[in-house]
Amino acid sequence: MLLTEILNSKQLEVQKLKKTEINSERKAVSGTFIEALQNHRESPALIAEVKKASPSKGIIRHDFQPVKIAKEYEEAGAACLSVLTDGPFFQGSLHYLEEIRKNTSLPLLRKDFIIDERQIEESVIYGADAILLIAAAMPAERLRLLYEHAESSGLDVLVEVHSLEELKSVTAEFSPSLIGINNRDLNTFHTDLATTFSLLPHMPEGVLIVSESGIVSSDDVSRLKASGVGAMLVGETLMRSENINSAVSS
Ligand code: IGP
Repeated sequence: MLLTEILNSKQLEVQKLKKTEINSERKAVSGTFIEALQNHRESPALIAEVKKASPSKGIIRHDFQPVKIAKEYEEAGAACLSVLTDGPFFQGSLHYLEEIRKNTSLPLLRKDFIIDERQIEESVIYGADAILLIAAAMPAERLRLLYEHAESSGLDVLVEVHSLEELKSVTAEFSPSLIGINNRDLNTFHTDLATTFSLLPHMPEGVLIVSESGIVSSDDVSRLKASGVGAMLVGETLMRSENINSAVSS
């Protein structure tokens, strides 16, 4: 299974991280990411993803200039940005996050496979306002510990689920404020918006829901809007478009 392969590789990567001496003045401020989604003039609010490649599609965008793309997303009216920082599988980098932080003012989600506290410190240093934690990647108890660590570092957390089982085990353990429903099955890569519609009725009250992956058409967006999700996370469709501005507004 791909996720297992990614997590094994991430484990080795994390072992090489030193215990971070906090050599950065930067502090993350809780609520920055979530509030930008809540206060956005449009619902669902757009989280636009800076993504060069993926394990299922290979290179998505050949002319990949992360800062330029991030600025285009900002000008087009995205509420927040998501930046892939995983190197081996998504050709991302923490340096993209760092550069985008310097050149845009939107709240940033670090999109990676976070399994260790040191990656949380690193996320703050490189400019993240939020991180992703994937329910399928670890037991709910471990997820809760990382969640609490991130929150106490001032980061918002997007907790990603793909099934009712994952949702139940997470919510039995703690109460996240922001839950992402990943429409992509990480085993088959198949995406289906029905994942969002089937999990929505089971979501706890008051949680901001993000529908993630496989959002392609304006019809998809209309269906998400009608369903009442608070935000949507779009990568590939925007990265493949020639004109980001018109893609965001359509
Ligand atoms: C974006 P898409 O289909 O619009 O490019 O999907 C985003 O949801 C996807 O990149 C993603 C992801 C992840 C990537 C969702 N969860 C976890 C890496 C790790």
